[in-house]
Amino acid sequence: ETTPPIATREHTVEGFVREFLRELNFGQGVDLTRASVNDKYLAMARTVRHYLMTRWLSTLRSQAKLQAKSVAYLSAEFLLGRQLDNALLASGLEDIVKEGLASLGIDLEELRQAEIEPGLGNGGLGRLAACFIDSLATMNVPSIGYGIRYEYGIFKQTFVDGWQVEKPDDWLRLGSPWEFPHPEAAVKVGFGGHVEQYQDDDGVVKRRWVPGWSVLGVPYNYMVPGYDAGRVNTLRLWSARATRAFDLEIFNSGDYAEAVRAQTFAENISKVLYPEDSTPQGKELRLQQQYFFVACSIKDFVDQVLPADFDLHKLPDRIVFQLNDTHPVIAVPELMRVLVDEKGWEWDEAWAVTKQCFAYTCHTLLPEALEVWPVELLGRLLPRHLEIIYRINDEFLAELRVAYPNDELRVRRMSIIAEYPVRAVRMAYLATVAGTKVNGVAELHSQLLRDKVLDDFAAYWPDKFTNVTNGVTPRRFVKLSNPGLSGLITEAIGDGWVTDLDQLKGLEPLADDAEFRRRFREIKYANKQRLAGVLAERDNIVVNPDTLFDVMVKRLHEYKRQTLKLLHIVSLYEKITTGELAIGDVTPRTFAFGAKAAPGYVMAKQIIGLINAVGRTINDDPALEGRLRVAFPANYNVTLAETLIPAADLSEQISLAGKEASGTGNMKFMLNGALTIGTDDGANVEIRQLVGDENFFLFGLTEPQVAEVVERGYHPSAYYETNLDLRNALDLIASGAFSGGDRAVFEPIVSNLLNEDRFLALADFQAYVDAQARVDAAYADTDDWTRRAVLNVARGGFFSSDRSMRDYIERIWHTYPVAPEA
Ligand code: DL6
Repeated sequence: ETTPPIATREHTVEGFVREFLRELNFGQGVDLTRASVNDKYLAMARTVRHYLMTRWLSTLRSQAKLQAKSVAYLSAEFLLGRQLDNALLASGLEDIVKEGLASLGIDLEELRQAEIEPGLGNGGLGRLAACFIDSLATMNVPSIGYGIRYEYGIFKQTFVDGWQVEKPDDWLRLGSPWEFPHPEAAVKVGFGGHVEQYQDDDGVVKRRWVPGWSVLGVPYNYMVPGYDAGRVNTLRLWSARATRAFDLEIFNSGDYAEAVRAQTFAENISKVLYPEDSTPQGKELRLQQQYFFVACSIKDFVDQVLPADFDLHKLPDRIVFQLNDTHPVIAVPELMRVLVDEKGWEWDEAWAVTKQCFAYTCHTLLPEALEVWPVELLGRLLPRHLEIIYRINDEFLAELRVAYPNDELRVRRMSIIAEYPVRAVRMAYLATVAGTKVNGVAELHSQLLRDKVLDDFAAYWPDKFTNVTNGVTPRRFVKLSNPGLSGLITEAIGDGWVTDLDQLKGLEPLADDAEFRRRFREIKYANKQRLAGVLAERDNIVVNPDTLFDVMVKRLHEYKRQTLKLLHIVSLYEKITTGELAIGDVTPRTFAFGAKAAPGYVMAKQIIGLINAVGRTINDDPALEGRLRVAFPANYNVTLAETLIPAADLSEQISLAGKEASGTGNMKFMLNGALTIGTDDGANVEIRQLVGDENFFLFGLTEPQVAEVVERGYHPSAYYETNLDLRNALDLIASGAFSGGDRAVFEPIVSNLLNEDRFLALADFQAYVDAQARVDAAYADTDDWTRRAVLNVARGGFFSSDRSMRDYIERIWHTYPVAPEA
């Protein structure tokens, strides 16, 4: 039997130019003289895509042939960032493309800027998913990402008078050259309706779901190219469409308007990404989204990816569904429904297989972030799934009653169904019961999961719980975003680090090499200049590269404590204006913020207003002689991160201990040579262990101390009363100094800090200010600061997402790499 060949492309400048012009002329339908930047960008992107196609097709072919075990990464979010650079890197085409375009008088950089990033995620959780699929492809591991193709991604943040105003993220408006729609492979997903009883052919009474309405899920495939490797994996995002039956019936009844409404109703499901990070709102549409994408994905895998004659009893040998937080957990009852109702299996048989197919990652410690769905809502939208969840729970509780015969309280505590304040399904519990493994995302986080959040479950199943510390892809966050540093590293230790980040250890001796440090410093300075250029052009913000770049970029959330940093800035300002601190003694600093607030999170939006107000006052005050500046570019996203992070000197990771599950920004900063000021929280703990106490500015209460303070009864006003600097800073905000004399504007923030301060910012204020003083002292010795920065890079190799993937593969998934055929 001969295998038909797969087309290849010629890796030469001439070959590229030919392909590019063909795309421009025949694909875009324009000639070069009339082509817009977008035409050229789309044609180039499609051309680059073609170069990856051979590898993609051979990956798919070898997968079909070898039938190796795959990972299906189920995630409601994939925060991909721009695709072009990554595709150029993976295809090794950058030089050819640059030269080819230049020969036509086109600047690659201009086309790069034309790409609108797909912002299909809120923050860390979605970006982690994107890093993981990059690593899996690079490591040649068969895998598929499943998610939602939101028509509108995370909102575009603008500032109006310093206040956040959200604009829709219409990222598809100019076309998306990276996706491959497959309407012919659409799958149907039901909702609502009722469950009916019937007798099968053997007279056995069974139950089945009769949905009230349904939608189509249309898959859009994206390439996930591995770096310098053979494999190009697939990310499959689902888009909702009205079913034809739905349309036709109503059209035929002559009600055109109703037909269009129905269509809009169906398509709403994948319309917009919910912009809440860490605090889900429990909205019906969100549950629809969750069920929609997992039902599509399971159907896709079972009916389309697996061969038609596949024996589903062997499913755990072929797939592991990784649940990225609780968002996809409804996949558990869905697989049960497919096996029991559609395939006619016995319950026990189905459960035995189902519970081998899932593993669950928890990404939070905040109680309000643990999703629960009221049974009223779940039962209305997915009545059969609710029945299945009840039965899973009944059997689980029966098992517990045997294990704990005299401990009914414990049994109730562990019930998947919460009874209060309303009857609701605890999705994290369902995931824990069904999963082969449950992992947290940093050592401390996993420990707290075991000890606090899921303690009863950890006592019952100690072996189920494990830790996988997060990681980030060095391809995007060092190689692409920091070409200067990448070049220097490669010159020093070769280029193996890009796929084996532990090799960065080889840089360690160079921390003591004065010439290396000089070049390292030069690169940091050039990165600051690059950032200054971007901020000037993008946001009309002026920053001075000769200052310490002190950066805090992450979602705006009280637990992350942007207010603590603000209190430090305000306190400095207050001391300068009152003459307590001479301006000449102040370390020149640029305080950079990047943060979006969930649109409904009132306090977070207030804090954004305050950051901008403080920034305006400081930036306009001539008394500061430009030594302090606040830069808060709007709409922080992956693209901006790629310029901001390489320019940072100081990374702010100052969440209240025990609240940040891991953080991944902290890792990106470390790998780009920033020093961290941080609490003992999330992955900071591991960063500090690796880089050493002397190269990390630790401050603040530890998690057990926080627990103790809270237990004793926390009174933030006591700190206000006894700490003069803190009082002065808070009083200055309260006085209206940053709001044109209007004391009411920021009163809610001040009053919240004084009376509640749920995340103990006031308790940690003095320790933070003291740590910042240590930063100033350390920064004054420029050369020694550089030495420490080099050590941060050299000791950061552990935080590669390749290492995270290895941990998942070895301890959770039990899969293995498979190189595609040449
Ligand atoms: O694991 C990725 C990322 C962590 O680094 C952050 O610390 C954590 O806050 C974030 N979690 C969420 C919570 N969503 N839910 N649930 O975004 O995950």
